Amino acid sequence: MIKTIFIFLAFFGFLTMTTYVVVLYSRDTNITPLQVITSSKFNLWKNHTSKSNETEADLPDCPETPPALVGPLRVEFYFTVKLDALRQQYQGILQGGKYKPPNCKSKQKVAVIIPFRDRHEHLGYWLYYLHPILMRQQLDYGVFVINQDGQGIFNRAKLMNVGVVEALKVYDYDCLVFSDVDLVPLDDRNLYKCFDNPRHLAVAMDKFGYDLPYSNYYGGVSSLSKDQYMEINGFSNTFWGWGGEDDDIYNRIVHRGMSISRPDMATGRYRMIRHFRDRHNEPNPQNEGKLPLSAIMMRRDGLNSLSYKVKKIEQDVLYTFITVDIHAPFRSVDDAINLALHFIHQHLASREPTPGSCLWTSALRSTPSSLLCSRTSSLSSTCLTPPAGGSLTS
Ligand SMILES: [Mn+2]
Repeated sequence: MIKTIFIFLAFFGFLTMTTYVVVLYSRDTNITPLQVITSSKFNLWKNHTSKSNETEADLPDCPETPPALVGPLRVEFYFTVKLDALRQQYQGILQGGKYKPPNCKSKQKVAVIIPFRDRHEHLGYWLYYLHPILMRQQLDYGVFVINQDGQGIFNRAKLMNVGVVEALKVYDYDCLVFSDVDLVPLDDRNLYKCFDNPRHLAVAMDKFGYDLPYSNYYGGVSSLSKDQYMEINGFSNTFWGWGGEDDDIYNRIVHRGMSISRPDMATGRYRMIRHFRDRHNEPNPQNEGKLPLSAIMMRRDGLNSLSYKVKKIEQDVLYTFITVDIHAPFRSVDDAINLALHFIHQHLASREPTPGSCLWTSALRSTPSSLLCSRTSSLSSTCLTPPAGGSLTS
């Protein structure tokens, strides 16, 4: 018995020591954004604001390999990011989430485009980790968060098209990087810029065991030069809901005779912030069936068929936040009716109760003609027995 306890204790001690050594080692090799920002070793924005426009042309070209890169990064999501603290700490960024290296001229102007809805917590992590990385990569970049307005079905690819058009309105970007809001690279040598061929950056995500889920995978984070993007007529606007739009982009690229450029599997490692599936972004079984038609559809579905309405543009120091109505359909008639009812309720709530006004959600849903309210009643509305499962709303 005593021997068993001794073995157990020895084993436990060994485990503790090992963990300690591993943690120590990883702390030495990995670096966090705040370590970078507070370290004077990296001159990320010194004299940046004092530089005038004339001197910018005199700056030397930035080197092929940015000197401040550190390699593998420590990335964790257990804390809460406070945007106000970031705004204080990340001082080199200009209004709208824009940055230029202070001491050299970037070869590319990069618009980083993030399709978005209801993921503010993830956006905090993204900004916390990515701004210092992009600065170390010496990019002339701007961050554009494209926020889908309303509760219709999500459309990642269409939001990315909107991001391109809106970004090009404000600056002469020649490179487009598209990133999901929940993906953070684990190595800053994975450059967020454009290459001779469209680039797939998120090749080794933790959720796929640091591997590609399939060889033609083009999801997560990718980059296309403006010319490459134009060459494929942008992305499809018709992939509503989850799935397929990244495969369609892949098909478009290959159909135009381009290939996919990728970092090696060690450099291209990513961590994804764990999350539940979003509402109104359910897998759409119709999307996969459209993939054989990519080559035909790309002629008339894309940048040349894009229509949307900008609702609001917010210039934060960490990003440009563009809220946009992309004319999203609803998942079902139910969703549409619920939303309509929601607005009716809001409208009614702001008024005196009207005699005789009453609505049943499920009565509307199934048979609108069976709106079972008696309009003749005087003060209180008299309603017939609601259908099974129906709830009275007023
Ligand atoms: Mn995700």
